[in-house]
Amino acid sequence: MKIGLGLYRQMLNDDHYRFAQQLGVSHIVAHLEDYFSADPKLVNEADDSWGASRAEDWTAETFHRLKADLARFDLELAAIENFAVAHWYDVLLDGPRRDEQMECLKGIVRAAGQAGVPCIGYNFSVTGVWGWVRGPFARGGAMSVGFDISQIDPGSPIPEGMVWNMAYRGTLGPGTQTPVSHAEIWDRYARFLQEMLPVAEEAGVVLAAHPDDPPMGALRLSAKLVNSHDAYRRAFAFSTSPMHKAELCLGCLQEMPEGDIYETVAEFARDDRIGYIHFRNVRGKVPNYHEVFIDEGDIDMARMVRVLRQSGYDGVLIPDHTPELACAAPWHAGKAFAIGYMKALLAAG
Ligand SMILES: [Mn+2]
Repeated sequence: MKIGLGLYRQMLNDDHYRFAQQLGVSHIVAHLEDYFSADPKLVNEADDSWGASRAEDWTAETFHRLKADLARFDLELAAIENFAVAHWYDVLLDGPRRDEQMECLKGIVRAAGQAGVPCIGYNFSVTGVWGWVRGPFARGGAMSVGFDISQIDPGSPIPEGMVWNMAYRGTLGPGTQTPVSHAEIWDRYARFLQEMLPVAEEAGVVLAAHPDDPPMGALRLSAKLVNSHDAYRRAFAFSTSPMHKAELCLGCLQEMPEGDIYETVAEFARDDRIGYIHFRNVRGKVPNYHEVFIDEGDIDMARMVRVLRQSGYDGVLIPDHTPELACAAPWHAGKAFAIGYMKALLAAG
């Protein structure tokens, strides 16, 4: 197994590549969407937005340049994480620009293939990570995020013009989004896979599905897709394509109400359904959980490493989100702690 670091768009620079190199990671997972263009906030408050999504061209040149920049620090690109909302909001909403946006996504996958990007992670969700609350939930009051149904209004409608907490055409409203049923979201996903997987196969790019975060049945009147271990199995059942895999988030998997996480991960690894792994820990389950440090949650991470190894998984693990350590560099310290712990787990066998 290999250890990687996920970097947000603003972090795709030499300072962060050097940080990753010094930690001893071999891989980077890069976000190209700018989630925080308006104001950096990890949790939504009321109906506010993370900012406006930009429909940039992600070309083979974009990916080549990124890979070349990483190579100067002996880093490899493991995956691009997420499409930009502006690329595919009508794919998620089944709106008038759906077909045009599907062509855009196919173009991105082809460009990734040309540049040798092995994997694109995505999250087929209308609400994204909406509903998180921020607080001192980790050890020693370290700032983290969590989900507490009593602190939000889970049925508040999504403002028109918003997907994934982002404004996709500049402004929001005045109305609200049409509710999305369970059957509708699965139908949209099936059509997405049917069209995308042949392109992914030709390009040699794995499409890796992140589970819903938080894995509720529905939020904001929009049904969630991969919100249980069986929902992942249902998603895999659409296709035996070797390009159809999971961006397996251990945190989300553990937050789901049913299922044995060790058995499920072993099964997905044996079936070669894991693109890469978000290796993070959590305490509790929906509708009430907290993200915590890697060594204080409900998942036995040492056991998880043994399960992965015994099941033949040889891919990349990244820390995903981590609690922030109270110091001058909260993000960096949080990530460094997680990566050091992960390196020791792998070394211990
Ligand atoms: Mn995740």
